[in-house]
Amino acid sequence: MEKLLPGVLLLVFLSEGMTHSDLGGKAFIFPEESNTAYVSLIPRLKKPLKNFTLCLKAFTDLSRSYSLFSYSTKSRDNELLLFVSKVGEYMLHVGNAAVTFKVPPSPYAPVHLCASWESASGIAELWVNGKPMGRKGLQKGYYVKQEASIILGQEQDSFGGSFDAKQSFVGEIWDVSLWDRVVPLRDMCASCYSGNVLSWQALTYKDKGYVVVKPKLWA
Ligand SMILES: [Ca+2]
Repeated sequence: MEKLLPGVLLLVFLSEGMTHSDLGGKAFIFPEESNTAYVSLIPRLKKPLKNFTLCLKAFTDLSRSYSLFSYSTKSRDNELLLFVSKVGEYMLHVGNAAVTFKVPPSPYAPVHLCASWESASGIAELWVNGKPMGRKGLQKGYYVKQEASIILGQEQDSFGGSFDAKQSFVGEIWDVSLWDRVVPLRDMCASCYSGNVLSWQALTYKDKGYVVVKPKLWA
């Protein structure tokens, strides 16, 4: 009985419908296009992000635009957004500004994506499957605000809502992690997903609509 207590206490502190789980080896499946299915992630964030590193893995066969990671605040819907505008074009938004990275298209294959950004220089990097896609600059001196609504599966045009089915994600997402610092991406390993803001191994989340958790198909 005593062994159960920490888990029981944690559940008491989680609000209704939230799950706190080690998702190691598992993936979220978004099985169909909708403007209703999503997963809301609860970050461990005490102050604005001066720097960040975001990594995730995804598989989709979509050829239209879609959102991979949508972090909104009350003042900016695209506070931190990783968005695919078309096959081979990834957009990273910080504080409603955006840069585009051109990536050799590899449709129908899973991707391991990592993006980092630092306030001091404004430099953003995108790495795809362990390879750099160049560096761009945006929002030098900015801080990413902390009161966030973080959503997988949909692109927010307002805080926690205003979804468009035609920007929804259809496919699978796994190993999502977020750090509050620039992690050297050359050293990022495929199994590094214990971010200190979001960790796939200790994820607090809430799912809505048609979302399924299953063992992952790819590493
Ligand atoms: Ca938006």
